[in-house]
Amino acid sequence: MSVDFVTQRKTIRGYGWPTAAEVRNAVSVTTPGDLDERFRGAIAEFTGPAAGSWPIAEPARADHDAGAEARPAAPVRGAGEPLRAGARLTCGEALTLFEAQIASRHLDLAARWLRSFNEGYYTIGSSGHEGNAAVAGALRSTDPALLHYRSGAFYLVRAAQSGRDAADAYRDVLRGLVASAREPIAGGRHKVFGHADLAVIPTTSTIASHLPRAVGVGFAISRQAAEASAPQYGEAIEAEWTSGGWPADAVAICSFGDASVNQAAATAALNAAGWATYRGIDMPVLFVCEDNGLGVSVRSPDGWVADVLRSRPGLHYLAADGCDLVDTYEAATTAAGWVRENRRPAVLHLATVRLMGHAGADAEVAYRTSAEIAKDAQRDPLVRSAQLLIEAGVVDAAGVLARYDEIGWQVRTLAEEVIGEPKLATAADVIAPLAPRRSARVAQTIEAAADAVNEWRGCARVGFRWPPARARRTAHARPGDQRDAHRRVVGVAASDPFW
Ligand SMILES: Cc1ncc(C[n+]2csc(CCOP(=O)(O)OP(=O)(O)O)c2C)c(N)n1
Repeated sequence: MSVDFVTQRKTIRGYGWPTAAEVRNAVSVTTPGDLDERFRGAIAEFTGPAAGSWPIAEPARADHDAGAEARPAAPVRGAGEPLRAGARLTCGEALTLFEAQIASRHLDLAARWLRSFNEGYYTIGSSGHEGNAAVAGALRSTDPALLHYRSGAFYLVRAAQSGRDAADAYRDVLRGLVASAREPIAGGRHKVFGHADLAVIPTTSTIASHLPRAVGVGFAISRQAAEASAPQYGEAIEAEWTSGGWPADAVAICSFGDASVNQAAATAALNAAGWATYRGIDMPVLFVCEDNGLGVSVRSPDGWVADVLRSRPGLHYLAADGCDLVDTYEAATTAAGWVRENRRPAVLHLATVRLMGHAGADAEVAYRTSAEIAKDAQRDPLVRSAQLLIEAGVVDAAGVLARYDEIGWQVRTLAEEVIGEPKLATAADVIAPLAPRRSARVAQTIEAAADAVNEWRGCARVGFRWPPARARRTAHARPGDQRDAHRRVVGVAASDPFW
């Protein structure tokens, strides 16, 4: 049974949702209004030593702050200090991650709001998974990422790391929700996380289908690095490779859900990554399993996911509480560092919760008890992050709520803006970027590119000797030939849209 937000409309915080009490009477399910109210209620309970500024200024110290007398004594912490004793996550970084967590939550709320009057078409959200902000924080903005559909906070942190304006990043996501043709990666065809400038490779909702692609990206990174450093290539080739590819020490990151580990594509990808380790092939891939214990309405059996991931040969396993920013950041930093240094695959297993059901149309009460749903709500990562920041004295409850409302307002305003944007109107619009049916030209292009690749591969003598005859013919190429051949590959690729 789903809640009809339109007919039950009562104004709550401007979104027009029914109140939590109204919904609880009708059906026991976590709603947007519920989540919003619980967050506000929980934050109001927290106390800490901060003065409530946002963003944080330097810590208020009794010796130089005029207002210090009125405040409780330290432990107010500065931006560069650890959020929790011994943690690598600093207060300043935590605040950046928390902003992304808040925005991700508001994007979920906006998705439900847009859906309620038929202007939004996608409601699978990231609520309960916002700890993935810390995974992004532990990586570099140039590390290629293939994201789970619940990795919204990751996307926003990556955008911030890359210098993308926060409003633009929110708009990216909102455009996906309303199928705007201006959405940056799918152009209104689907709601996905992806942006070329952010090294976020778009993935579909076909669960686990992106894991083999991540293995491919990991392999490409290692191939590229190996070939660029091969003595027969010289500096010119290295420059060409690296200008169009990933940094030589990049790590590919790939997030997915717990039920996805059972999918054949995931099994194959994890197998291939582990196999590469035994084979001595570099495979710098960090798999991140965001485990909320459910695949739609089906529970992952207790211990199954951990055992599956931990027992994978060739894969280094780490686990963390995905609802705790410090814990997640700590484990993600260790995991990313390990993969970067060893050029071997690892899996980070994060314990998350799923808030507001699988998607908007899901009445999880049909397959979960109210107690189970309430237990997950207790682990809300947004509340947990706020608590950490308040207790550390970075902000106070009022500061958190003010920022929460500010971001909420910004997201809501942008949501209203994108509703009016053009959408793809015809089937021809939808398929326009696909290779048109000019098969002779496609065949010609592929043949030219293949010739160039084969010639170059043969020159370079680095494997892929196909077809063997061509490789043998070119094996005695003169110095410099391989560079010319490589230029032709790049030329073909650059000059033809089918490449
Ligand atoms: C290949 C494929 N099979 C089935 C589905 C339908 N489906 C959508 S989400 C989902 C469950 C995924 O669960 P999990 O991997 O745990 O991710 P979660 O949604 O819990 O984060 C399924 C089976 C799909 N999208 N793709």
